[in-house]
Amino acid sequence: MAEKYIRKKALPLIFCPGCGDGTVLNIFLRAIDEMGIFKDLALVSGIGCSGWLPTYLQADVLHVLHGRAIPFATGLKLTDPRRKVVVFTGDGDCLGIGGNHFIHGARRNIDLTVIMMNNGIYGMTGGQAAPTTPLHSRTQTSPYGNIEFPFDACELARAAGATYVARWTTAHPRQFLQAIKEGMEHAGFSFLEVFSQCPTQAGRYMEGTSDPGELLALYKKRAISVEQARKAPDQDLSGRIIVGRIYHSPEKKEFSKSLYESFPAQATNNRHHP
Ligand SMILES: Cc1ncc(C[n+]2csc(CCOP(=O)(O)OP(=O)(O)O)c2C)c(N)n1
Ligand SMILES: [Mg+2]
Repeated sequence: MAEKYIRKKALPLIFCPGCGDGTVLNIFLRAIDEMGIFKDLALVSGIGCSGWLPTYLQADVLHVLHGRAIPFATGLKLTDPRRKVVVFTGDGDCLGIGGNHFIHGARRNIDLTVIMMNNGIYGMTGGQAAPTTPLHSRTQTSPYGNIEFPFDACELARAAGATYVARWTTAHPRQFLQAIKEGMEHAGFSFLEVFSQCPTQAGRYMEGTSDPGELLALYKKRAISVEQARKAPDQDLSGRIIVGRIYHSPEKKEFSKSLYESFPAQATNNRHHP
C-alpha cells in the first residue's frame, strides 16, 4: 500500500511514535484502494499534526491555512465537481478556528468528506485545551482542570445540516474503513469523526499514560454503539464515546448540483463539468 500511494520524498512522517493519525492514514489508504478512486481524489487539510496527513500521499493536495480547509475544498469542488474531495482536519482546526466554516459547509450540504481526527487537544502547538477537551481535563492551558464544556462534533454537524455523520476510534479500524467508504460514496456533506490517540500531549497530561496500547484500550472500554446509547439513560453516557453511523439522509439536495442547475451557463463553460 505504501509503495503504491506514499510520497516518499515527504518522509519521515511528523507523527510521534504511537500517534493515532498513522492509523487513520493507513485506513484511508485501504479505503481508497478498495474503492479504486485514487486518480479522482483531491485532498485538502488545515494546520495541526492531523493537517499533515494528506501531504504524505502521491495525490493532489492543498495544505492550507489554519481552519480554512473547508472553504478551499468548497472552491475546489465547485470548480471541478468530478473530484472526490476529502478534507483532513483536527478538532482544533475544525471546531475552534474553523468552526464557522464547518457549520456552513454542513449547512450547504456540499459534497465533501470531512475526516476530523479528535485527540481532544491542540497537539501540534504543545497541548492546549481544545473545543473537545473533556470537562475537568488537565492540559497545558487548564492545569487545574478544564472548566469549559466540550462540543459533541457529530451532534453539531447533524444540527448544522450534514447528511452523513459517523464516529469511530482508531481502535475500530474495520468499522472506520467502512464508514470512510460510505461517507465518500454519499453525495453530500459527510462528516467522519475519529478519536485518534495523542500519546505525547493528551495521553501524558489528560489520561496519565503515553502508552498507545493503553490509550487504545481506553477507547475500546469507553466506546458504546449508537444503538445501545439510544436505549441508555443519559447518566450512563457520561465519559462514553458513542460510535457508529449516527445520521444518514440521502434526500437533501447537494450544493454544487443546485448551483449548476441554477446557473447552467457556468456548467457549459466549466471544462471539468460532467
Ligand atoms: C491563524 C493561526 N492561529 C494559530 C496557529 C497555531 N496553531 C497551529 S496548529 C494549532 C492547533 C491544532 O490543533 P488541532 O486542529 O486539534 O490539530 P492536532 O495538532 O491536535 O492534530 C494551532 C493553534 C496557526 N498556525 N495559525
Ligand atoms: Mg487536536
